Amino acid sequence: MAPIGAAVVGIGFIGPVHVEALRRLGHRVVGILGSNPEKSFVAARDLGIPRGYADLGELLDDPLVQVVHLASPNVHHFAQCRQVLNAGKHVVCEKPLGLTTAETAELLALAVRQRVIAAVNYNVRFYPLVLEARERRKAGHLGRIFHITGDYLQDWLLLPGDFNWRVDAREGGVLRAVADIGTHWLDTVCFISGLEVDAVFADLKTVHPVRSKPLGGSETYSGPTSVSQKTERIQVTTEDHASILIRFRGGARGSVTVSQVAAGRKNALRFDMAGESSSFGWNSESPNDLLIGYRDRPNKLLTRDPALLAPKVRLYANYPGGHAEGFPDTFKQLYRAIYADVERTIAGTPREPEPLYATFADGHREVQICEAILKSHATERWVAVA
Ligand code: SOE
Repeated sequence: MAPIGAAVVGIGFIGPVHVEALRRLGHRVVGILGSNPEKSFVAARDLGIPRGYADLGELLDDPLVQVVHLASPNVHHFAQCRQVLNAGKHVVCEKPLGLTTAETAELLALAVRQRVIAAVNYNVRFYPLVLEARERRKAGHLGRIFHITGDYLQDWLLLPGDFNWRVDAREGGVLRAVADIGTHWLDTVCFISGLEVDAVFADLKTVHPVRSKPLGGSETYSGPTSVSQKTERIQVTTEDHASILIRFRGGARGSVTVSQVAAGRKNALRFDMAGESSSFGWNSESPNDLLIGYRDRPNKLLTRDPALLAPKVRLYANYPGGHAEGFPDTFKQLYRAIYADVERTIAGTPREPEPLYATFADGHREVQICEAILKSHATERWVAVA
């Protein structure tokens, strides 16, 4: 794959993860943009990137930029995506794609009109055993799926002194834990199962209705606000915890718990997918193992080993068995798939008809589910997804 020029917007926790993954694939990260020119300059210097841009306009004027990665706070996704698409650049936007379906519908239509590659950063799809589970489901190993259960638990916002822009609805949107990590769980299980969410029944809870917001801002996973930091107390309306019942199209059922206040669970996305022939069990904190459950014979534990994976999956598993592949590797594999399509588009050859990566249509779908979750919580009843 010929090197492709990329620029990254966002210098918090995940922006540098994008940078690192792109470099591992041999692509050129030609510039970076922070929330102001000084932060852009410092990030470019610290990450060894040629340019720190003053603003998005300057980034889009850079002829070396072919793909733009948006890893900025959620509130900026819509306007920045729209500006990038109108400039005719390919785009990879962090989840959630937007704060409302009105925003995501407009972005989806614009991406189609502009005929660029437009992806959403649902990286969990690219754990090799998630890809393998999908291939085995497609081959009929599960049979009819009865139910999908699980949770996505973290503890980085457990303390009242923990703060992040996501906590503030004005920065992250009305829905927080569900939009931030719940959509990872929903996207992953729908990706593997091939099922679609039809209706939801949700109960949301804000455990800490007041938090201490550091006046100097705070990054994701940055730990509790230190006692020396000046803070302001702010009212919090976004949820720390969610319990969601799910009806999938075709009759399968499901449930998921989402929490960012679960002590000891650092970043645990877990699912159990129960089929008539067997089941899959997986945990993102031990991503190189997939439990395959049976009724009539011993269960199996599939440990990631490229030699044991479907041929289509092997492309996304680059280390032998026992050489663990994890979180950062999923970004590399996700961009391997996205940039292969960017290259096809540049070459004028047909792109993947059914890409493995999440497109803006998938990102729009996730926000549709989020809006149904919000409405269900408010009305205390089942709500169909638009
Ligand atoms: C914080 O919850 C976060 O960084 C998410 O925003 C990411 O999508 C997830 O991969 C890890 O946790």
